[in-house]
Amino acid sequence: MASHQLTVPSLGGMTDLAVLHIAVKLGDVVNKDDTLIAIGSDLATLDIPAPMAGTVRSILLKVGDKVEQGSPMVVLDGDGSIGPVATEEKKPASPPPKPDSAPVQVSQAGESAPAKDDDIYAGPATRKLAREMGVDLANVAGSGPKNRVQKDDVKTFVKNRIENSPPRAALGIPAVPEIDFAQFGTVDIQPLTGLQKAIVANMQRAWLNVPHVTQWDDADITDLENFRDTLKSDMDRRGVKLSPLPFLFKAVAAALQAHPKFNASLHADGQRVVYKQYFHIGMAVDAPAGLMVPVLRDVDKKSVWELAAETAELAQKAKDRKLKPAEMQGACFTISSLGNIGGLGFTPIVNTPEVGILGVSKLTVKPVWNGSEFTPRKMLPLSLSYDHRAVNGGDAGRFFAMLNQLLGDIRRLVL
Ligand code: CAO
Repeated sequence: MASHQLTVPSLGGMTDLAVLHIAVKLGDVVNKDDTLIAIGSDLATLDIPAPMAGTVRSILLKVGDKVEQGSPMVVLDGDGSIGPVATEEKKPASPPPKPDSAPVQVSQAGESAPAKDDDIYAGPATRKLAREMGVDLANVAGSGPKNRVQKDDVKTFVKNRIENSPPRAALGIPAVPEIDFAQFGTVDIQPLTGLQKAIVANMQRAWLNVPHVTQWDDADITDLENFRDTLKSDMDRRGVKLSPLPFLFKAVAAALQAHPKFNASLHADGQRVVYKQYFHIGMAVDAPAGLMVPVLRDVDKKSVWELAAETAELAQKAKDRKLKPAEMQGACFTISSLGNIGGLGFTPIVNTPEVGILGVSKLTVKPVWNGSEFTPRKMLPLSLSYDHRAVNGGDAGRFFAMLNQLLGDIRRLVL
């Protein structure tokens, strides 16, 4: 029987987390996958399960404590087995991890063995150095055995970042002066929520880091809209509403497949480009609490009906604040549709490290010259913003042309 100190696992980049609930007390006997604590922010909550069976010997945090990856959590007495406590039979196989829970790091209490965190190998001293320097180890290439990240790797990473950063003078952004607005009239000052602070940080990071270019075009979706009209009874039968959005997802996935530069990210080391072989697309949702971007996975493999059901489900979850962290991660590209609200067009901000985002505005009927006369066509205003470090105007023009061709004649999606 040994004591195992459990620490908070990888949190997928989530920050500003606090303990919301402690699900165990001293002396409790827990089985593998029983929830130990719940942590969260204004964005989401996360249950942290026990990675093994055991008896709770000590609890190392309390409700309200700020936590991060590696924070000590609980000490469990046990033999490290994954089967139920006080049972001789072992489970034939461990159950799959719960989607809203995270795997836990374990080390023998008092021992400083290197921890394995997803694919990242690094010892405690390296992790401490990375934390102190604000480095996410997921971005650091390890030079040790089995790609273990060493202290020198962290230092080299920081050195490269400094050398490849713009000169300080270029970052001299003048501060906005503080103004006492009360001198002009009555004001009501409200604190920003955690979600609002996260949006502020994300927008500022994207705006300051990404040289944005936005291109505009109208897609002629007259035929798509006529086709959608023929599907009304199918929508009723299936109980699924089919707006133009799922067709846009399908067409964007096809355009991303044909134009890999748009399905890429610049590596954080500034030396490489990461081309993704999957097609996950984020969807901006105007939730009451603020802008949230759930992600539809493997859009290329799903039918328009499946995408319609999924967009509705994710939008509802966003509005109810029920999205899990994993549901907001991993997008290659984002679609931001204001079509149901209105407006002629807008310049969406790239959700970096993605390199492109499509803005969708309100469909209008416009007279279009067909060579001999003007005909009324249903035109969908689109704006494509991209990171000009990763994509040039020609790439964007070709991407846009293909997208419009697909939306103009969706039969091309099956070719
Ligand atoms: N032009 C005209 N009408 C449109 C349209 C468009 N481009 N897109 C959708 N519509 C219509 C739909 O067909 C639907 O009509 P009916 O009610 O007559 O069937 C209606 O508008 C409402 O659509 P919806 O909002 O329910 O569905 P959606 O699939 O178009 O959009 C979602 C879903 C979640 C994207 C949307 O609700 C939303 O939140 N949009 C805001 C996104 C946002 O805030 N982006 C941030 C921009 S700034 O960074």
